[in-house]
Amino acid sequence: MFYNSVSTGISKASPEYSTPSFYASPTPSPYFPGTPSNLSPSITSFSPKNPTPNYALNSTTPFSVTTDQPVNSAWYLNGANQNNNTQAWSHTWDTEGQNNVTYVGANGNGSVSIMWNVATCSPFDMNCDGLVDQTDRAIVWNSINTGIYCQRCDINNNTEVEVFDWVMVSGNSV
Ligand SMILES: [Ca+2]
Ligand SMILES: [Ca+2]
Repeated sequence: MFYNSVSTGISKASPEYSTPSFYASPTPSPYFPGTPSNLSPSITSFSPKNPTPNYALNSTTPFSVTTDQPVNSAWYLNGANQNNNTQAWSHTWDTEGQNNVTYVGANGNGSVSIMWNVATCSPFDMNCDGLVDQTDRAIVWNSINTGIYCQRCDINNNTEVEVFDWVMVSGNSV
């Protein structure tokens, strides 16, 4: 059996000549296989780099985080929301001890977080062990000798570790 418009006499006008229903304008599927789902945001950089830094009492530390997607931000200091919806926050350490700083970024795709455990202590206690002693003097002396800058060692905050800084630590050590 041959379906041929000439031999069968079917013309466009006839009811038999119609676009097959499966060719009729397709309804887009809500589902597009192959389209990647929305990925959660990621942290692309952060500062400070050290997750467990030591800072001198009364010093100020800037924190920052960048992400690969716009996010709503929140900063927590020891669990308390700092009400700062930006990706930068800074804090002046006014009490000695251990502190937890947490950043949380979130959007409709998910959330990211990062945490620092910060020790704060006397500006002369380089290793925050509660004592200003030979160990702290040695840390400052090592920075002077090697020329490797140590922010904690820079007591007078002049971007250089020098004998003056060592003298300040020595004068406050046991
Ligand atoms: Ca110490
Ligand atoms: Ca200095």
